[in-house]
Amino acid sequence: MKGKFVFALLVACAACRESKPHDEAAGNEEMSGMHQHADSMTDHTNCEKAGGRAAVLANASGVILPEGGTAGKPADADAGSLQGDEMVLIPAGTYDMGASDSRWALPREFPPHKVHVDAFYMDVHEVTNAQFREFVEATGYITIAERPVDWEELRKQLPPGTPKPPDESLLPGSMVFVQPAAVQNLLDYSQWWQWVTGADWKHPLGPGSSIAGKDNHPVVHVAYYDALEYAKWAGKRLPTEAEWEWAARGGLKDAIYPWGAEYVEDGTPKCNYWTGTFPTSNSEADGYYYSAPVKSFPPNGYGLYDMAGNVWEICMDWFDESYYQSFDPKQVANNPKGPSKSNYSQDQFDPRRVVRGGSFLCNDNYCSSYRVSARMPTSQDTGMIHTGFRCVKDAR
Ligand SMILES: [Ca+2]
Ligand SMILES: [Ca+2]
Repeated sequence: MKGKFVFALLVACAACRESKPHDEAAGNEEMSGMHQHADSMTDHTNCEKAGGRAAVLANASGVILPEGGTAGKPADADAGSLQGDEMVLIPAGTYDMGASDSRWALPREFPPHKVHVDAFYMDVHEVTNAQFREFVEATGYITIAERPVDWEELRKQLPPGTPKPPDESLLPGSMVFVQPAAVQNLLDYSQWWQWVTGADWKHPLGPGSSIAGKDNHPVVHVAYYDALEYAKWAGKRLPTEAEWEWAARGGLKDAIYPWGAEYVEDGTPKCNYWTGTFPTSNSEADGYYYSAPVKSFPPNGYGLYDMAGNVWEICMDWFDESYYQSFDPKQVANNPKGPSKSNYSQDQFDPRRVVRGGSFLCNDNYCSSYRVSARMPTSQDTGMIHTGFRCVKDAR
C-alpha cells in the first residue's frame, strides 16, 4: 500500500467492511417479517460486483501496469458462427418482481411487487465480440476502457480531498479478475479484482491477451455508456430492469432461476457460473473458466440464452437498493423505468446502474446472482471482465 493513498484506500474498502449481509438480512426480517435468511447450505456472503474504477484507482496499490504481465487462461475455442443478431418477442404480462424465495436473496430484492411490462423484442443472446466489432468498425467508437482516465471526471466520483493517483494509474485500463491463492475473507473484493492497464474488450486479460477465436463470446469490458452507444447504433435500447427480470423468468411463475427451481448445482450444467469455491478454486465442471460462447447452455422458456450467468447484463435503470420499498403492494406498476437517481449506501459518490443475471464468477458461496431476482450495482464508466449487455426493442 502506498502511504499517500491510505485515505482513499479506506474509502475504497469501506464497501468491504460495510458488506454485512447477515446483519442486513436480519434487519430486513425485522422490517418485513417475511425474509428468513436460510443459508444453512452455504455461507452466502454479500457479493458486491466490485467497486467502480474511481474507488479502485484511488487505491493505487490495486493497479497492474503492462510490464506486470497478465493472469488467466487462453481463450476458449468458438463453438461455431452465429446467425445475425437474432431477437425474440417477449410477450406482455404482469408478474411479481423481486424475490419470492428468501434463500440467497438480499434485502434489495424485497419486497416483491406487481409489475406490468408491455411486449418487447429482446436479443436472444448477449452482444458478442463479433457484433461489437461491427459497431466499432462502422463508427470508430472507442470504449471508455480504451481512453485515458480523466482525473477531473474521476474525482467527482470520490470523496472530496481524495488525492490524485499517480499518472501511470490513469492510463487506459479496466477491471480484471485475478484468482487469488487464498483469501482472508469474502468481503474484500480487492483480493481478486485488479485494475489492469491495457485491459479492454479486445484484450480481456490485458496486454498480450486477445479475442482471437472468441467472436461468439460476449463482449466484456464495456461500461454503461459504451452499451448505450452500441444500442443507439443498432437501433435498439437497453432493457429496463423490470423488462429484464420478466424476460429472464421465461414464462415461469415464482421460479428462482430462468430454468425453474432445480438447484444450480444439480443435474447437468444449466449456465456458466463459478463451479468450485469462489474465488480460489474453479473446477470448470460447466466447461468454462471465463466466458462461454453465447448459446452454450439451454435457453429459457422465451428462447433467451445465458440470462443466468456467463456475463452480467447492463440495464437502463439507476440502481437504488431501496427501490422496491417504494412500490404500493396493492397496485400494479406499469412499465417501471427505475428510480430517478442512484442510491447505494456503500458508495454515495459514484452513481450506479443496474446489472442483472450474474456471471461466470457467481457461485452459491458468494452471490448466487444467476437467480432471476438478483440485482447488483455497476459504475457507469467502469468496464469489467465479467460484464456485458444485450439489447431490446419496442414491439410497435
Ligand atoms: Ca464456469
Ligand atoms: Ca448473462
